[in-house]
Amino acid sequence: RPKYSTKPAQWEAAARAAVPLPNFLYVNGSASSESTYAANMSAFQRYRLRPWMLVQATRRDMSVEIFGRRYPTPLLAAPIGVQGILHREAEEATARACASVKVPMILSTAATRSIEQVAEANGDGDRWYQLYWPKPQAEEFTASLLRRAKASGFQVLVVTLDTFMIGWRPSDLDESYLPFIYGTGCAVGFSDPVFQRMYEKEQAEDTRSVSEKISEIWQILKRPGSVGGAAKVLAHAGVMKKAMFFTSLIASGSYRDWNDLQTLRKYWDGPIVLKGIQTVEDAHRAIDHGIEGIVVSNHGGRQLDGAMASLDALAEIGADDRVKSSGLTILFDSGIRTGSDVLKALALGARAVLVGRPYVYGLAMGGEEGVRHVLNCMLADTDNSLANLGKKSIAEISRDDLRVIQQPAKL
Ligand code: HOC
Repeated sequence: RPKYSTKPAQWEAAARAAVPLPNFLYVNGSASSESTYAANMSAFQRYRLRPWMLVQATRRDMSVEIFGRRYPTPLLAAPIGVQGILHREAEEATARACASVKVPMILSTAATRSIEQVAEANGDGDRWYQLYWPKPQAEEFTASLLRRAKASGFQVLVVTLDTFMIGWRPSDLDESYLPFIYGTGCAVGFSDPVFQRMYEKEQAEDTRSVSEKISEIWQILKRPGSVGGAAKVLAHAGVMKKAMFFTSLIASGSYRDWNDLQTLRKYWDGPIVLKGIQTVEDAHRAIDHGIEGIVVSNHGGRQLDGAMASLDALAEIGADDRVKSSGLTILFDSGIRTGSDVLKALALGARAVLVGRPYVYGLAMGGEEGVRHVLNCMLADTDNSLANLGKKSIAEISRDDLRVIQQPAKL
């Protein structure tokens, strides 16, 4: 019997069993009624592939070109924060696994390992950097993160646009609490020297007594459903406060607009990708602002509950004439679980896809080995599906390779 299953549902089950429940629920949970998460998953049933017969596809080319660089396959590891709550080797395990299977890793700003540690673990692997864009008052922090990412060999900047306000996530509210999760997970991640200085300054200017500060955290932990306990407050007061300060810099309301994008060019001279685009209109705005790429994504259903399925958004954006002729690179995430999911997204206009929850379930299940197992399964499934679709290469995939059906097929 193999050590790990090849079934995505089993990776999820194994992750649930491997880590404390609040940690699993933080990753697994979505916003509000979880209707967007459900829509993300079920949308894949409405688009069906059309296989072609008698095509000699014994050797297949899975490579794709993105921003002038050829990547061996159309899979990337999505930016997922606080991986330290899932495995003690955290993002370093992911970085090693990604390098070994040649899948580019997108490192999250909210990682539990420093930019430099991840770059070292990733070695000569391909790596991109994801930015939770700090508010304008913390410009120096943005500059420092991007400088470090550049110096550490990150090739592409992915700016997440949909988390300036964290979604209403009932399973977090019942079982954990974001600063708690970030506090326990991010101790190493808050290593940026500029962030440290800003935090120390804020602490020095905070004239409240220690008991007042603890009482404030205690009040927050007592919010409906959040896990609490005086012991936890005392044990985590330091990192919790740091986590809250971090959250206040990057996720305390919508404080950026389209014109601000040009400021990022001061610190980043490589390609910029906007993550969280869900409408044709915003894709046009990205083009108007000279942006190189977008990730069509609804954050795995974790932000705006009620948003349309990410695959439906991709279908609209990928079919738009202006987008098609603009040269804007379209990437996709939110719901990829299988090889045929990958091919459907590519047929609808994505150049490549980001895999999210599955690989961190792999991380929880077996560290570096677990991530490698999940990614290898997904790569093999994609290659197998390409053969069964009757294609010799990813480049041959087009919209003609699928049809939309309104209801899931009855078997
Ligand atoms: C400190 C706040 O991507 C998620 C994350 C949100 C990160 C916000 C960071 O939980 O989906």
